Amino acid sequence: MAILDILNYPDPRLHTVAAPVKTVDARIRRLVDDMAETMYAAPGIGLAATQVNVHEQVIVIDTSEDKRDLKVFINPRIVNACGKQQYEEGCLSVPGVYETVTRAESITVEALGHDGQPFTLDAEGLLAVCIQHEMDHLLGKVFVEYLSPLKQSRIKNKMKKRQRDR
Ligand code: QAP
Ligand code: CO
Repeated sequence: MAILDILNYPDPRLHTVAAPVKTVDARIRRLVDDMAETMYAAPGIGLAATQVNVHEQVIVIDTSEDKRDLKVFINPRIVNACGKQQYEEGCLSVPGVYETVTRAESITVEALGHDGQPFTLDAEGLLAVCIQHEMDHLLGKVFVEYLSPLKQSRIKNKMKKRQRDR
């Protein structure tokens, strides 16, 4: 297992659209393991392959209290969404920035698991927010893009300044 480097906003590679995984083979299983290790080390509750500069549709999420409930989504699709909720989101690619975003309250998602087997999951609350946030990454979208242009440019400047100062 390995801890992978996470791209930092506003890195243009974060806007790459991820391709579907063709077969869940040893390479994808290693990617999943490395992404999980990277997410737990951060620590974070979700990570998309886009954030580690791999442009394939792979997501890992663990919103549990005891961090022993890893969820893997390969080629995820939202097949139903309803309601609205607001949640203060963060992102491992935008460290130190937390902003409120409105998303669906409950969703049904279809995906392949780490073993390549299809499954369907109903999610609500934080898990539903996290799935939608990570699926946006696979489309090349970062949560700050839901904010006003003024907030976006402030966040961009903050991130660029921080990278200069490192
Ligand atoms: C996405 O984000 C998410 O700024 C996952 O300094 C977050 O794991 C979905 C993190 C909230 C829904 C609600 C962020 C760690 C982790 C930071 C994360 C930071 C250190 C973010
Ligand atoms: Co994120």
